[in-house]
Amino acid sequence: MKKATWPKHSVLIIAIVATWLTTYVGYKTSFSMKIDNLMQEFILFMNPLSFLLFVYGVALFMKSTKRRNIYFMMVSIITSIIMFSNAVFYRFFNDFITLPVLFQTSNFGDLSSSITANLKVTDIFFFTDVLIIYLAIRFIPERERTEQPKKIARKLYFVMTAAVMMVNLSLAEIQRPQLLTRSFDRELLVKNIGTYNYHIYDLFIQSKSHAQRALADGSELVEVGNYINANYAAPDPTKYGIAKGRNIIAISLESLQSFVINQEMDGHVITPFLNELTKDPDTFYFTNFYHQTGLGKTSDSEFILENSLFPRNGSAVFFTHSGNTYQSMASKLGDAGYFTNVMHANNRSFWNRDIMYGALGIDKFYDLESYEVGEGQAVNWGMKDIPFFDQSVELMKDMPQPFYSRLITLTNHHPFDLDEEDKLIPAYNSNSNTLNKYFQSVRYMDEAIKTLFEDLKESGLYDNSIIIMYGDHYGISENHNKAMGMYLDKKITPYDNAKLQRVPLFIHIPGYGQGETVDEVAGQIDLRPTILHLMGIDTKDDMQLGADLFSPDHEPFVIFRDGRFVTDNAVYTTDVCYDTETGEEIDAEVCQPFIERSMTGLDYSDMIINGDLLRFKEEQEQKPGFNEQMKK
Ligand code: GP9
Ligand code: MN
Repeated sequence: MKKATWPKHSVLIIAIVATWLTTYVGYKTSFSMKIDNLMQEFILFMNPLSFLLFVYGVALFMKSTKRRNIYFMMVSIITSIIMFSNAVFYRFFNDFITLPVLFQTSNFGDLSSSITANLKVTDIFFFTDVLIIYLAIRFIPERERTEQPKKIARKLYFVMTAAVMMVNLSLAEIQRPQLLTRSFDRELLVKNIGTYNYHIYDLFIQSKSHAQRALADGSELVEVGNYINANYAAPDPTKYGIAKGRNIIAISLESLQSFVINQEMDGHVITPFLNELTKDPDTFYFTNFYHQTGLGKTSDSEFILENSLFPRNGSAVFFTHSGNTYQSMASKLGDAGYFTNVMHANNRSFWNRDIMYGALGIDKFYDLESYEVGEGQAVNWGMKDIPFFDQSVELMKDMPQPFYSRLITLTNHHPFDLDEEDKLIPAYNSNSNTLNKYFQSVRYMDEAIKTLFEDLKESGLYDNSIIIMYGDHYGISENHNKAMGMYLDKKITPYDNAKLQRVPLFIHIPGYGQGETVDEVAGQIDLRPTILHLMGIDTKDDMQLGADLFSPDHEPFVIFRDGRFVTDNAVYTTDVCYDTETGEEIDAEVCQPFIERSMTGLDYSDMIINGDLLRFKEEQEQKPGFNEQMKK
């Protein structure tokens, strides 16, 4: 038999091509990245190449074949693991992994039910390149691949690698200007520079943020402070202090979106209790209220509520900046004599809450240990909402008053599993099991909230409380657009996806009698000033980026963490400006001034957090005479 002759460095070439193609096929099968044109497809295709040329090329410096082989295998295994982990992570978070989240392994134990639900047998595919490279090493005769390359050839190889990188970056820059400087969307990064380069970039960004804290000296505070003062919205005198002295019960409604409120699913009312509440004279119900969370999900919503700042891009601020100084709503209420606490029947370390709550000045965390989870009282992620509310109200009875309790619900969480007896309406019928179960799970949440109100009334706490309820973030991601389109009976566009980020907000003040439905465009960042003003607590000197929802000066403008925004006229998403009401594409001019402003808002928020600027404010305030000066 004639022996096949193999070119020099066959294994190197095979390794590059195998990992390259595995990566590309992985992109196409495991991630739903929106590709608009042929050029974007081409960039996606070529983006793993520069990194792979470089990393595999390092083998050209190795003298022994054995060492080279081990190196090839290692690189292919590591790149496969990177792609595989991103794919699993993506199914859950609809996002790519970022380092700070990865290092918090404590979270992953609790995520395990969702993660295993997200594993697929076909994921083995991510290791195809490993197998191919192994076979190449085994079957290609050794002597034909032992030679060391000439120095000049090696140089040429790396010049070519750099050239590929430059071409990639220039094409990316043409497609998406300022990609690397702004980087508010990880998907765009991966689409343009590839997963591997993205992870290197992420590493760079994370180290930069650590350096930023070290470099900040407080002078930035003046600039940010001026911006915040200029945006301050004075309270409406008719609402200021209307809930003064009451207990505050703030409830985070897990994954609850507005599209289910006052709606039916196959003839079944989804949220009967909440629907009634929207018409209740003691309730303000907000129809155009948006979540502004990022990767930190529930914890981001907590962060926004407490600080009226944006969470961080690409990581959960609860993890990355739990050492910062904050001027939280809890600490402010604590100063006003409130007993401040969070109630959540989950492990205390989840989302790093145990650490972060200290930084937020929360007096007590009623975590899982404070609850008794009886037989049949847990489902999905943990304790069911109904027993959770029952026991929480029992605990509230013993709290010193006034108290500020933040309750975090859990049952209505992906994958939205329920016990049979808690399924009060049938499932929906679409291609998305997630959406199908969502309606049932939301129906259960509605029942739980009804129970809470009953419990509060029975306990005697109700009349002297103000109850604030808000959806923490979306529950149905863009991966379910098709099923959503079926339910809403329309094709889901990026415009719809933006508007689907609306979450319900209820402000319920027993005995108030002058509640109404409010259509003002607003976001979670507005909660802190709104609540504090209702309690009669001034926020004029606070470093907050939101504005009181009831203020005549409140602007209908909400910025999403990823740079999208909504005003009363326009919805800006995927570089396109849409009419808020009709969803028709409109002149980009309408969005233009707001693009700059949304960037500024996000940048200032990042500056405060990354530089830990509030520590300087605290220092100033503690200087003798400073407060007196401020009061003048
Ligand atoms: C976990 C709960 C859910 O304690 O807050 O977190 P999420 O996954 O929605 O961010
Ligand atoms: Mn949540």
